[in-house]
Amino acid sequence: LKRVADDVRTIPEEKVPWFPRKIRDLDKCNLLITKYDPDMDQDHPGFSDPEYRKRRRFIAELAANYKHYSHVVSLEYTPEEVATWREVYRTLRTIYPDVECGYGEDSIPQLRKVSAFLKEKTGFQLRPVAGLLSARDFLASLAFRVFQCTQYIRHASAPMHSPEPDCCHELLGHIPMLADKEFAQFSQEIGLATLGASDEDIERLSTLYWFTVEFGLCKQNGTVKAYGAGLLSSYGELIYALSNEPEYKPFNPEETAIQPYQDQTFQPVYFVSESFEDAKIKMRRYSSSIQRPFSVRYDPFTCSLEVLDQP
Ligand code: HBI
Ligand code: FE
Repeated sequence: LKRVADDVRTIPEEKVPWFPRKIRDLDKCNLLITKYDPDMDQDHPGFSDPEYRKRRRFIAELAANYKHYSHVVSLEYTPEEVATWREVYRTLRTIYPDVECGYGEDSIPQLRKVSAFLKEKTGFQLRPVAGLLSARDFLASLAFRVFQCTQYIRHASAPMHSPEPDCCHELLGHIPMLADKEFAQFSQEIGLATLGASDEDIERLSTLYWFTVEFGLCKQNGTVKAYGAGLLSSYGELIYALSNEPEYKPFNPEETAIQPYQDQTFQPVYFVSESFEDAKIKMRRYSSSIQRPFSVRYDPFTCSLEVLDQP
């Protein structure tokens, strides 16, 4: 018996956290975590730079006003911002070849253009976000093949490190991976598993996201390669992660989901998948073990969810 979302009477409303059902519901997935932003975090490299903080507030305002189906405003990046991008881009190019996303060192790629590029590759699209989001809101958007993408750049005084996601991290770390069909599907499936999940399950799924999408390693033709965005956008940690110094464990969702993680220094442990296909199969098995009183199916024609009552 199939019934659409609003007709499901058996979902005990008070027990299932709200979740988006249509792509434009993502306008409501906007809970920001401000602990690492330049106005709140005294250790932020831009904390004592009023110009930087003003610029960030301007860009945050654009993201806050963005609605699905509205035009993504392009930013006119300053020469200082472009110089920061150039330095990050050049440094990373010394350790891995150019990503095939049409970037260049002389300008910061615009979110609008990159979103159009991705849409053609895998159906993923970008929407601007002002900073770090709650794990629940961030992961929910992946269910709709939407990636919430920051548009600002890190402070010029610390080109090799950013306490928050910034456009260097998104463009060099996430976008090339989201342009891969297998990976795009993997990302969407994590997102689908988080919808309406308990806080405990969100915590476990966000830990899995952390050790795969952000810091994952994967074997390819017998060699261990990095695919995590946090690695691809960090010169120091990428070298460290492949140095044989840290601990390596085989990717196994049950174990990976409960591994404590670090967002302030390099990871003490990395999880290695046998192949991307293998990671996807394991993740799928894990997701289906999560108890929810309903199941969800994404309809790509309407960009919305069918929510099915569990038999
Ligand atoms: N928010 N904007 C943004 N970008 C991220 O990469 C991000 C986030 N919120 C949470 C998060 N990543 C992860 O740490 C997981 O908790 C999902
Ligand atoms: Fe990230």
